[in-house]
Amino acid sequence: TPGAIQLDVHLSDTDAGTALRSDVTRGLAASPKELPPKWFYDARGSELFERITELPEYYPFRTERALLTDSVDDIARSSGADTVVELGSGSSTKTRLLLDAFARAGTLRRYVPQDVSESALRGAIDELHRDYPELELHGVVGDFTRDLDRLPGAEPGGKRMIAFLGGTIGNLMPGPRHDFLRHVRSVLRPGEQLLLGTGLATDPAVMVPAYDDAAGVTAEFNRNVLHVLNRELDATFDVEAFDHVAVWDAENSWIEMRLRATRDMRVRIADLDLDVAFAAGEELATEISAKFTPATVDAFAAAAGFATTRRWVDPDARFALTLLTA
Ligand code: AVJ
Repeated sequence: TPGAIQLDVHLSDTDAGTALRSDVTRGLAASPKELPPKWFYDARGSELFERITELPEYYPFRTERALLTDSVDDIARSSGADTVVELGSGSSTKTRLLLDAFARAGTLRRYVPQDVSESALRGAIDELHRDYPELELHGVVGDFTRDLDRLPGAEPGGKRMIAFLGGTIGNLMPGPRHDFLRHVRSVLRPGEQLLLGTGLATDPAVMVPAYDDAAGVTAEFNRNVLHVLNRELDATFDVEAFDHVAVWDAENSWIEMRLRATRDMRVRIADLDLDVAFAAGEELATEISAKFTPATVDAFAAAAGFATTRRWVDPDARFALTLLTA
């Protein structure tokens, strides 16, 4: 129905609380200790990420936006989808680039934004409804690694393109990345598509500063996960006693962010009835951001059952947009 609006909520606070507790219990018992990056993004973390996208060193955001600007009409014509699904739809400028191009291509009927933040999604849908009154909007609040089954199906005779931008696939380890792509493939019908944004491996002198900026915004973003644990789990992390670390792991082709304890510490996590010891210099792994080559993208996509249809790369070969077909 043109202009209709729907919002499905598949994520409750209790789900999130259960997931946080199990991630923290598992991650702090592991050796080396680790925490998944999804817990960076409370309100403050999301605001810090916004500031990261404006940093001179953080090239991935700008590079993808410029690449999308240049290639989006080509993408829309190559795709022909009538439904654009956007996973983690935070970035509104990229959304509008996509919607305008698919509208120009004459195929667009429906936009399905998915995000973990209900408030962000409500705000985005209100604005989009004002600016695209004819467009059907169907928001899905949920976790993209879990709630893909709940995405609305294809319209009769139509096809969907799922956009997963920002290079966020690089935040998944190879095992979870494969499982995620298999899952995406399993909810698509043959001929439906995935538009995937991926960072490409480039000079470490370019990549490392992007994750270790001079102004220290990424350091604050990294440490924010400890604030989240203090607040949500009644923990006692001395946040300022952890240093931000970003290293390029050439063997795995990923940037790894860690938090390094600057002294011996004992941390109480009251909600888990857990006491955790950190030795001076001990590192807690908080995020990987994998960087690929066109060939490695094709390989992991093929392993999940996708064929590469088209690819667009920026002039400095730092970022790729790949249109994959199920
Ligand atoms: C969420 C994938 C866009 O890995 O580049 C930015 C997250 N972490 N700085 C990335 C992030 C540190 C970012 N993405």
